[in-house]
Amino acid sequence: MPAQRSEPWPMGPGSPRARARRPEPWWSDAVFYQVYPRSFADSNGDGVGDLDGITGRLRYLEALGVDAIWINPVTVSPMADHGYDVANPRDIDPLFGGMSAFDRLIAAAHRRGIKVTMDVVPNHTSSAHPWFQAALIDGPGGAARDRYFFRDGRGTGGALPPNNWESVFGGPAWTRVVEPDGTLGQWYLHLFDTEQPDLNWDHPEVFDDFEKTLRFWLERGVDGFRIDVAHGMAKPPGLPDARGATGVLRHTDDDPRFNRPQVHAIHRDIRAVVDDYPGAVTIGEVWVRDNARWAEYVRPDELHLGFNFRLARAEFSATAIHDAVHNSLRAAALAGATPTWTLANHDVGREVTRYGGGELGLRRARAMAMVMLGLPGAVFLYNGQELGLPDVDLPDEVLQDPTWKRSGYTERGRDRCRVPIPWSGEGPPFGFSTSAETWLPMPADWAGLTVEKQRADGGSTLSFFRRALQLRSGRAEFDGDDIEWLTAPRTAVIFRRPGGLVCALNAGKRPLALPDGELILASTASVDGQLPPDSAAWLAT
Ligand code: TEU
Repeated sequence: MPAQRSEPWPMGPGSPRARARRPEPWWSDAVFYQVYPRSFADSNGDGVGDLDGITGRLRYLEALGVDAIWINPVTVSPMADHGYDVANPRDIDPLFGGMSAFDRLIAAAHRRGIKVTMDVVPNHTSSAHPWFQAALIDGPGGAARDRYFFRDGRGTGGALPPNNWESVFGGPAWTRVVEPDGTLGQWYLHLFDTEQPDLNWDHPEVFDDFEKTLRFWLERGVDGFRIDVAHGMAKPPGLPDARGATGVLRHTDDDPRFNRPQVHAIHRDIRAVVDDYPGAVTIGEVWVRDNARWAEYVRPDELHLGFNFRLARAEFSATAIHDAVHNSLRAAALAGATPTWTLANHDVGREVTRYGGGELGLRRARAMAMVMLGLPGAVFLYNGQELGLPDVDLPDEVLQDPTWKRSGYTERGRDRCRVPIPWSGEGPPFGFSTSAETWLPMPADWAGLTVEKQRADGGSTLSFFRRALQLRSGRAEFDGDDIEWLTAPRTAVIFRRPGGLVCALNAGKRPLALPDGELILASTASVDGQLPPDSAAWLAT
């Protein structure tokens, strides 16, 4: 910690690290804060957030009490999918400030005791990646095509895609190329956008290059990686047709595009590399529903952590929340792994809106934050969650997510949850940028949600999150890696941690009698022995 640190908020009792026994390793109970770099803070006035913007706001994150940040992709990219189309995995895009800005961020974050994890994208590259450009030039049968999935089409003249797979963003998962001789030729596979060709992980150079990338960033000081589409990479031999149609931005466990058994060998190879760097963590994006199949990804020699989207998919009902928590814990326990919790991210949207929006959505979001932060394991907050930001209804003409176009303008995509963060002032760009032309427009009615306003208000969502994080890291009641379900009415969820914390959620319509214990935090102001609907409470016992 730097000596000159000046706290924007007063530090209360139970400051970070005061807890009796912090479990090892560091990530096993960490609060990760997901920074969507385009939208966090813009340091150079181009309307797009950048790495120096993050560095400039580290004091805010430290005061909030997060242990680590996860930054969405910042490597060199044409930005067809905002960085998930990587053209050079071992350099930082100038849009985000280049390599020197990345080094500054790591050094500054570490000085404040904040770990830095970055996104890596092994399933695909950008179509601008030199490998893909070489594959285009090489022509059919050329060795350079073997790093991707180039296939002849079906039907007369090969005019139809090689199989019936759809892109996650809509439309076919195949695009036909113009061959070097000018004729229409082979097709290549892209589970996401046309600009994101899938890599062939059976090609030895693909892993070798990925290993280089992992070591490159670990040597530069990163503390770990969020692994994009960790349930992807391996493709079934022969690329068989999928049974039935697949929906936009979702898939099932038996979808041939994902979750193939061969993917686990890849994860074991990745783990062997990361194990050379003690303390480094891998967090896989694992969109797999079945407990046993999900658990395979977090076996001791695979990923350290797997994202768990059950809470993000659960409706606001006691049964759904209980089941999501129960299955999450069960799945992690199957592999002896640490559970993880996520309510929102840059894909699934913001929970305030999911829970009904407005006052109601915010009440429920605060209540669910306490459920999540009351559970054992690692937690992922999405930037702006601590401000209670909702999704934004954006006009058609500003939408940028490739899903909008690829779905034939039927799915509006994910821009709604990627709007820049409001820091200060009374109108857009709310201190996010010096430019009024932010990459997505900011709603004028966010004036009451700025960090500046919320910091000054003890009852704000920001103050609430800060207090919750402080208690979570400071109090021994949060010890222990298990929970016990306590008897509760049908519309409530109550659990107890071995350290003594009791967390109660009232998802019903009537007030709930509070369980015994000393009330240490409530998501709603008016708690007097009775927990109001759409609220949660923490009690020390
Ligand atoms: O998402 C992968 C992915 O599978 C999701 O699109 C998922 O299907 C969907 O969100 C379910 O609602 C990752 C990144 O998180 C996403 O932002 C990228 O666009 C995608 O990979 C491609 O790299």
